[in-house]
Amino acid sequence: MLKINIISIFPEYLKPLELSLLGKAQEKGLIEINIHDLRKHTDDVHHSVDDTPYGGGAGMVMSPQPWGLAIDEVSESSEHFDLIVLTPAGKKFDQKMAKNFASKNNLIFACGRYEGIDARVSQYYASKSNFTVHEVSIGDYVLGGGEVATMVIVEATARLIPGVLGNPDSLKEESHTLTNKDGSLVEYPSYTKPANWRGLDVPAILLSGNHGEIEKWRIKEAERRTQALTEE
Ligand code: JE8
Repeated sequence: MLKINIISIFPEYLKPLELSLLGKAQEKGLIEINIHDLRKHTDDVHHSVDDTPYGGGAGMVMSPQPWGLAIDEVSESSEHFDLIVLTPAGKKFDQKMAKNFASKNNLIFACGRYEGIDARVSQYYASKSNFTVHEVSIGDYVLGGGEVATMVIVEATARLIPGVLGNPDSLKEESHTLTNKDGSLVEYPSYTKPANWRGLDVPAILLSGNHGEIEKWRIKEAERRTQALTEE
């Protein structure tokens, strides 16, 4: 079973992960998601989680001490842990990374805010033999913190676990439709009833019942769309 621990100063932000698709996967015992409030690991009266940056500059940096206490608490067992630190400076998240995370037993997501987390937190856990640290970004735009990025990664990862997805055939299907020479074709266009809508027909081939020709058409359309995204 995949166990996911998420640490944030805005734990309520992560609530949707406990609902719907992922809530049912948890009920079925396929995954377990636990959300933790970083401020539980502060000792001062103000529950401070940040301080001014060494070397100067704007904003505040998240202090390493609460992060160390929070991560230690969720990693007390003798198992191996993959610590995922969200940062705009991280490696770009993609489907290959989602597949790798879906094969793990223990994921810990560190959701920073402000100017991010003191760099020694990643450094410290990377030096432990029972940890692998992944610094990850979901894309080239600036978010306010790691929470939304974590939701994206958890959803993309959890749906790859057998039984989490509603329709088990759709995983098989995407594994061959998403595979070309470089392994990244976008999806083909989908249609449903009615066959004519506001004067627009569904492509006739899809009504033909010729599954060989339909498959060829879908691949051609996926390639055309992929090519269109590469141009300009
Ligand atoms: C974050 C983020 C991902 C993505 C992730 C974590 C923690 C240094 N900068 C921090 C300054 C501007 C504000 C930034 C806020 N922040 C952003 C991300 C991300 N994963 N693809 N974009 N942004 C943190 C603090």
